[in-house]
Amino acid sequence: RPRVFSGIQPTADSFHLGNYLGALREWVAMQGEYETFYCVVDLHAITVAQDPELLRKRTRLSAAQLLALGIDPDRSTLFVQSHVPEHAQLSWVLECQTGFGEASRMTQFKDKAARQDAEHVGVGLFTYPALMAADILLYQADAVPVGEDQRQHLELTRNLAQRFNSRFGETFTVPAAHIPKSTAKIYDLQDPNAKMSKSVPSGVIELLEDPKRSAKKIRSAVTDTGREIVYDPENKPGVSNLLAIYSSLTDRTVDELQAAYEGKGYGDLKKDLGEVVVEFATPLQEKVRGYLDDPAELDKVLRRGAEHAREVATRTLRTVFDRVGFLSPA
Ligand code: AQP
Repeated sequence: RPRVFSGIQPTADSFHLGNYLGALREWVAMQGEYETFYCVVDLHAITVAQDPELLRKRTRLSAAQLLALGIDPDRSTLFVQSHVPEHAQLSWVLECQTGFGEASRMTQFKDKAARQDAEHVGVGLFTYPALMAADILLYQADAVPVGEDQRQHLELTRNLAQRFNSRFGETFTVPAAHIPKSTAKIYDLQDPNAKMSKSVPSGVIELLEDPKRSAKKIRSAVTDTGREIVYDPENKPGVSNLLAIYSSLTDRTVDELQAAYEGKGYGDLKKDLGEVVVEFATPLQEKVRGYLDDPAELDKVLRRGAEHAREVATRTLRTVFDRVGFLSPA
C-alpha cells in the first residue's frame, strides 16, 4: 500500500472548517487504501510563542478531535511529533541541504514574519519547512494530504528529497501533494479573498465552538453583489465559498445546490448552511468530549502510535546518517 503522512499543529483549542475540509477529511478518507501516518506536530507549534500548559492541553485536544473526526488508531498511526526524536534529527540534516535563498522565498514565513517585529521572529519559523520535509521524508511518504496553502512547502520537500538522492544516492521517496479540488482553500467568511485561518478569528468556523455561534457567523457572512446563487469564485467569492462548504458537508454537488436554490436568496442559503454546520458539529463535539474524559486512554493511543512511527523513522534516519558520513555509534 502507498504511504501517506500529514500533520497538524496544536496551536488553537479547536481546528477550523478550513483544516477539516482542506485536509482532515482527506486524512479520514485515505485510511484503508493507504498506510497512513498522522501526527500532531507540537515541534512546529513552538515556532511561535507558546504557553506550556496550553500546548499540552491543545495537543490532547488535537488528538481527541482527530479521533472524533474518524481517524482510527487501528488503521492509522496517530502520534505526537515530539515523541519521535528522529523528526528533529532529520530536520538538522535537511536544514544543511536547504539554501538560505530558497527558505527566504517561503510565503508562509514571509507572511508570519511580517506580522511580528524582527526581534521576535525566531529562527525556528524560518527553518519550519525543513522540519516539515523531515516529517514527511522520514516515513517515505508517497502522498501528503494538505490544503493549498501548503503547496509551496511540499514543493520544497520534493526538491530536498531529489537533491539528497542525487548527492548521496537513492534514500527518500519523492512525495506528491494530495490537494482536494473543490475545498483546497476555504475562505474567511468576513473576507472571502483571504484563507480561513485561526490568526483572523472573526470569519472562522471553529469545530468546537458553540454550533449556534457558527450558524450566526454563516448568517452574517460577507456575500457578493447581485442576488443569484451561482458558483463563480472569480466574481462571487463569498457565495462560492458557502457553496463549496455546503457541498462538501452534505455530499450534494454544487450543481445540485445551484438548482435547488434557483430563485431563492442569499438568506435562505445561509440559514440552511448554518443548520448543516450545526448538524455536523453537535455530534462531533459530543465525541470529542468522550475522548477528553479519558486522558489516560488518549495518551495510551498516542504512545502506541509513537512506538510504531519510531520503528519506521529510525530505519530512515539510520540510512541518512550513514549516507552523509556519520560514524556508526555501534
Ligand atoms: N483555509 C484553509 N483551507 C484549506 N485548508 C486549510 N488548511 C489550513 N487552513 C486552510 C490546512 O489545514 C492543515 C493543517 O494546517 P496547519 O497545522 O498548518 O494549521 P494552521 O496553519 O495552524 O491553520 P491556519 O489557520 O492556516 O493557521 P495560520 O493562521 O497560522 O496560518 C494543512 O494541511 C493546511 O493546508
